[in-house]
Amino acid sequence: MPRALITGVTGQDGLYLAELLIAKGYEVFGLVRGQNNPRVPRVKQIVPSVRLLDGDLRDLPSLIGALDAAQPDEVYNLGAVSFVGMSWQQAELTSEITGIGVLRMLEAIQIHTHNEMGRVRFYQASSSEMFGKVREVPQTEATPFHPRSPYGVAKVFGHFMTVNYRESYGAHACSGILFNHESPRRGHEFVTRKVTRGVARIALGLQDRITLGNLEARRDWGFAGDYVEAMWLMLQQAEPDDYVIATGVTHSVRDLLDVAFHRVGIGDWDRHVAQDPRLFRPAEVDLLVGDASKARSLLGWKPRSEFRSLVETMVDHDLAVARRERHGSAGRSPDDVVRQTGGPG
Ligand code: NAP
Ligand code: G4F
Repeated sequence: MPRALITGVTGQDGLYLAELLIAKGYEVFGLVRGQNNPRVPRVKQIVPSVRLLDGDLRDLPSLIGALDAAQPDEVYNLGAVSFVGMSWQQAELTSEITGIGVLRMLEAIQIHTHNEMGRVRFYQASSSEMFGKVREVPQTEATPFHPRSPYGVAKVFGHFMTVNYRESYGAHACSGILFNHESPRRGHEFVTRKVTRGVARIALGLQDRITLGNLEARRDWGFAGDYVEAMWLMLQQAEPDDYVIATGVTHSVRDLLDVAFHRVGIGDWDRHVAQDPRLFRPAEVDLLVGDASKARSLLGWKPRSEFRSLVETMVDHDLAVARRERHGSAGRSPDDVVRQTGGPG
C-alpha cells in the first residue's frame, strides 16, 4: 500500500487530494498545525481514515518527526499562507511559511532519507501568481516570472528551491504551477466563494450586497477536484518535472458576478454590488490564462469542469447552506451539503 504525507490537509486542495489518494488505495497522513486546530473536525468527517500528525512548516524537527512517523513514498506540500490579499499585511509570515517552509520540508526529506532524496517523491504547490505582471499570454512553463505580491515572491522562492533540490540532489521533486481552482470547499476569503456565498444570501434575503475590489481582474478558474488529479499524475512519472495546470479560458470578476447572479434569477446585479478601494490590491495581477499543453500531452491530464458549471455548483451549495442558516438548523455541517451537491459536472 503506497503511503503519502499531505501538508495543508485541512485546506481545500488537501481534502480533495486526501479523498483521491484514499480512493487509489493509499495510506494517507496529514500534517496538522496548532494545539486545537478548528478545521480538524472537518477533515475527520470527510476523510476519517487520514492519520493526522502534528507539525508546522515553521518547525523543522516537527517535519522530520512527521516524515519518520509516516514513512511516505510521496509528500504533497500544500501548506501555505495562501491568501494573496493578506500577504501584504503579513509579508514576513507569508515568506516564512509559503517560501522558507518549502525549503524546510525539502531539508526534512533530506534528513529523513539520509541524503537519499530520490526515495521520497515531492510535490510543491506552486502558483500562477508567480507570473504576476505577465510577460506573455497564455502562460506556459517557459514564461518568466514577475510576481506582484509577497505571496507570489514566496512562491517563486519555493518553486526554484524545488527545482534546485531536483538538480542538486536528484530529488524526484515536481512543481505544479496551478492556476486558480475553486470548489464548494473554497475559503470564504477568495473572490469566487465570497461571490457565490453572497449571491446565495442575497437571494434568500439574508444580506443586501457584496462589497468587492477590482472587478476587471481576469483569472483562469478551474475545479479543485480536477487539479489534485494532476498533482498525483506528476508524481507517477519516471522523471520529475514542472507543469502548468489550467483550463486555458479566462474570465473577469464581472463574468463571475454575471453567472452567479443569473443562477438565482437576478439579471441586473449592480444594486447588489459595492466596491471598496480598501479591497483593491497594492499591485494587481490583471490577467491570468494558462496553456496546459505539456500536462495534456505528457500526463494525459485535462480539466473536466468548465467555468459556468463550477460557479453554478458553488452557488447551489451556498444556497443550501444559507437555507439551513435561515432556518437556524444545526447538526449537519456545510460539508454534508458538499457531499450532496458534489462537484461540477
Ligand atoms: P487553503 O485552503 O488556504 O489551505 C492552506 C493550508 O495550509 C491549510 O491546510 C493550512 O492549515 C495550511 N497551513 C497554513 N500555515 C501552515 C503552517 N505554518 N504549517 C503547516 N500548514 C499550514 O489553500 P488551497 O486552496 O487548498 O491551496 C493549497 C496550496 O496550493 C497552497 O500552497 C496554495 O498556495 C497553492 N495554490 C492554490 C491555488 C488555488 O487556486 N487554490 C492555486 C495555486 C496554488 P490551517 O488549517 O492550520 O490553516
Ligand atoms: O480569489 P482571489 O483572492 O485569488 P488570487 O489572488 O488570484 O489567488 C488565488 O489564486 C492563486 C493562483 O493564481 C493562488 F496561488 C492563491 O493561493 C489563491 O488561491 O482574487 C482573485 C481576483 C484578484 O484579482 C482580486 O483583486 O479577484 C479580485 N477581487 C476583487 N474583489 C477580489 C475581491 N478578491 C478577493 N479575495 N476579495 C475581493 O473582495
